[in-house]
Amino acid sequence: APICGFDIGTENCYIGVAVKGGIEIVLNDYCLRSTPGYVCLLEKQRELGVAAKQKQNTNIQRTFYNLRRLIGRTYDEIMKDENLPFPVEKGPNGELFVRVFLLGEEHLLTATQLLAMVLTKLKQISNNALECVINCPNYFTDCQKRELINAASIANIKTLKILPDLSAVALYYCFYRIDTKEENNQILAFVDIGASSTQCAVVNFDPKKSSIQVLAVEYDNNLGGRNFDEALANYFIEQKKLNLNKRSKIRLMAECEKLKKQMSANSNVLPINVECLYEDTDFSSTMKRETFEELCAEYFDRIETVLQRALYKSNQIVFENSKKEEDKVSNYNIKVIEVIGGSSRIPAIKKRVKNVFGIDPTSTLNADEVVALGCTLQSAFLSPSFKVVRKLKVIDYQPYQINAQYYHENRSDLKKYSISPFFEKGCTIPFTKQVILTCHELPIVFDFDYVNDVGEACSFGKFKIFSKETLTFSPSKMKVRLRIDDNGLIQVSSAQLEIEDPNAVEDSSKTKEEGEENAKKFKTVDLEHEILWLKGFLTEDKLDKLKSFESDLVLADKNLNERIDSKNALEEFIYKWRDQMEREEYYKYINSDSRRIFMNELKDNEKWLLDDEDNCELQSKTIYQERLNQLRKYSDKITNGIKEVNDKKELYQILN
Ligand code: ATP
Ligand code: K
Ligand code: MG
Repeated sequence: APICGFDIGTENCYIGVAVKGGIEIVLNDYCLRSTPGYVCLLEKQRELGVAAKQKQNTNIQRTFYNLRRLIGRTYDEIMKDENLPFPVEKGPNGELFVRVFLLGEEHLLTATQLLAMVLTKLKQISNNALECVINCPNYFTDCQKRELINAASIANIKTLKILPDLSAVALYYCFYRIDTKEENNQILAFVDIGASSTQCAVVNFDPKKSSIQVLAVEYDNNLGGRNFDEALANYFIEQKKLNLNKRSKIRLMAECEKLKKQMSANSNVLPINVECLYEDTDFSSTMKRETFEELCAEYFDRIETVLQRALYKSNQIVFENSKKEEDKVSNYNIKVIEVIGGSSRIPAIKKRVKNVFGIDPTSTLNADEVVALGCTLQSAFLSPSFKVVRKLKVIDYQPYQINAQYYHENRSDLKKYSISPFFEKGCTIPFTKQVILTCHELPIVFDFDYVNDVGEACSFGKFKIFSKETLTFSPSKMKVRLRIDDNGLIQVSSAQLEIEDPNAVEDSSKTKEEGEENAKKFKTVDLEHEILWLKGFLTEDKLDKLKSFESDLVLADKNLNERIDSKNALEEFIYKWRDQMEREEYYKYINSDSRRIFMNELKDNEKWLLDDEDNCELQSKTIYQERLNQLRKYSDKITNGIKEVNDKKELYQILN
């Protein structure tokens, strides 16, 4: 199986593959490097990727996209910052659903299931990758990451690792852009401005340890290219007093996006035209870069704020002991600021980056593809079958503060304890922490919450620590080890209880000589733990059901494609031979009776195909194949006849 890395963006997805000479981007079924993360679900047909996006305009209600922004978030959270053109519903647990008709039935699908469909497509394009490294935004929460892994599992892809966007970029940059002879530590900054988010990371590359430590990560998770498109669209709507429906707004936005891209390279006044934008009326106007920059000035300010925060945070670490505020806001250390993401091409944004860091940003990497390339490099590092001279390691950054609370499940008389923070914002990934507490009775429950961007505590998980056998003990020491794993997900690694061991006292002769207190021997008992509730966690059972539903859909897609292909084959055959049977040169290979019958059969089949089309139903593939085989009986005679004549000719030429 290929060694792959996936970049799933809000808009665009890329697939990287490790080959002998290095890392490449895989072309999709349309020979394009990027695949839109779109899914179009029509009653009898599912389209994915490019084909789905092409269908959007005529199927707005049934074309789903923007999916990575929808996973692991509640309906209410999503409604706060998304403006979705397709209908969505709120489920009983506050989750988001779309209602669709598939495989002859109505279904409610989660965003995770829809994203799994995109991953099915990526898997197909990747030539059946069974496992891969997948990116996520640096700001993804525990739950969002779990849902991403779920989506991959549903598509039957094992996630080797979740790698945050900028960690992927840093990995790729340090591997390919920094001289292997370099021995000194370097502090580097990476900035990603995509379709819907802005992120900045400052890292410390230590060539001696081959490690890249992420020092700071800052972001605005709702600020990117789509805001600029919308600013342009709103400007034109205002200017021309347009009253647009959803479909027209999407078309206008698409044209604004094109215009925006042109403006990145061209500072002249540029035209924009959309035919029949509304009620058969054409729309046209013009725009120049300066006006665009004014329209987006506030957004660009917000980008600067993100970058300033990242610089400040990393300086806090680098100048740990400095009391001077000046040291925190100036850039003394960072010599490289590499910008990536589609929107990093906007000249005004590059200027803003320079404003903050004081030096010109570079773009030596492929701004669109590097996240996928970095994920693929990580995949190669993890693969035993791929030899890499120098493996680099990213020590990642936990983007949220995580708090814990624990309590005795059956003892409301005992107080709840809280540890806040339990994992600090900015602690490394992975990270393990041990707590020692006094346990009066089992089970003990741990609750976790993370502190979101506006400072609210959001519960996301509950673990129970218990013992399978009944233990009797007086209040005892309990050790619990909790871990942020390689993917940044919380786990209970182990829990142990130290209880008195009555046997130990009697068996040992030595202990009697020591004091009464010391005579007590303790034994350590390993405890069990289970998830009581964890956002984004799916049981095996549930996951299996979702997997099998997705594989049914894959089968249905395959089946439909085979039917379409066999129908097309029949159609092509008919047109080709109907045409050839009119040409005299073929007469000599078939007698006139057979020719008449063949022509009639062709005509009948053509009529049958047309009637079939009116039915809007496809037949099974064998029906088309049988018809084709029947027709081939005639055409084979002719092709054999032609072959015989040609063979003779050849023989004649050789003999002469
Ligand atoms: P995100 O990282 O936010 O989830 P993404 O990874 O899908 O999204 P990218 O592919 O990095 O996003 O960038 C897409 C955005 O970049 C789109 O908004 C697109 O219009 C914009 N973009 C692409 N090329 C240019 C250009 N030349 N000038 C301005 N903007 C551009
Ligand atoms: K992308
Ligand atoms: Mg991106």
